[in-house]
Amino acid sequence: MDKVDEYFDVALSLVKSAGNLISEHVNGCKVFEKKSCDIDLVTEIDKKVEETLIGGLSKKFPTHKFIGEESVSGGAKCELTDAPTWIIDPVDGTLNFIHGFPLCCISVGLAINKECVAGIIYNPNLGQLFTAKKGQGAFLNGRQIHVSQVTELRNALVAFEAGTSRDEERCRIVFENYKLVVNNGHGLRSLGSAALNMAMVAMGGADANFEFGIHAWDIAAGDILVREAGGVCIDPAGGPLDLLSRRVLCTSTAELAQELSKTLVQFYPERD
Ligand code: LIP
Repeated sequence: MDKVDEYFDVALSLVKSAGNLISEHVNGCKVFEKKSCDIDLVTEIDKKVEETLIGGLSKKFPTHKFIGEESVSGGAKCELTDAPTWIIDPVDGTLNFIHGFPLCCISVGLAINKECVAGIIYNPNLGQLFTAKKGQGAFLNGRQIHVSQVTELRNALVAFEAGTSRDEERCRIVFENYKLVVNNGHGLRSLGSAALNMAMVAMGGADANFEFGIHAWDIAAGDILVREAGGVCIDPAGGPLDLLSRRVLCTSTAELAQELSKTLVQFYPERD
């Protein structure tokens, strides 16, 4: 068995079992703490899911490295080396989780030599398990998925988030890009989870997703999932994706990526 297959199988089993921690709170989790601002929140379940995943993976693979949202929030370094690195968002869409809005997921990406080679995005509330491994395709509940063939913004459904930061300049640019998409595209969708937005692109339900201000843990699994579904995942200004830049653009086709990279109003958050 290829080593990525072995790594993936262990991670998948841990993700499925940790999913129960989320689905036990399908009606919401009203006990939470504030992080960077009053809409950037965390629950004990976020922390427990991350501990379960990192505990299980580090026991099995002691040389592997980790970038976990809540570990970094607790002071751990956010460092991507060539070593096999698990990039984990234990509950992506925490605000949805807190409200009982059932679009949240566990997002686990595996990077080797700084390239995402496997990804798992699991929404236990809706029983949606998105998986991908390098060169082996992208799947939803075991059924292969593919991006759409949309090549122009005027025919595109675009997933895009307001985000959980009140930074004035970033909010101004969010509204500029809202207007761009609403005035020029088929429509705008905000699922409240970067990983699930990217999964919609991978399955052909949306044609593009972009966001400024997300982190590596929000997008690592989505990166490999979209690419294995035949899509494009790059920097929103058109260069290669940089997992630590806090910027992402993924699209069904290269043509749509090129159009958006030339028309989006850009924002450059401080790097992770
Ligand atoms: C969320 C992302 C979402 C973004 C939010 C937040 P979290 O992740 O999935 O796309 O807009 O600001 O970062 O905090 O729920 O794990």
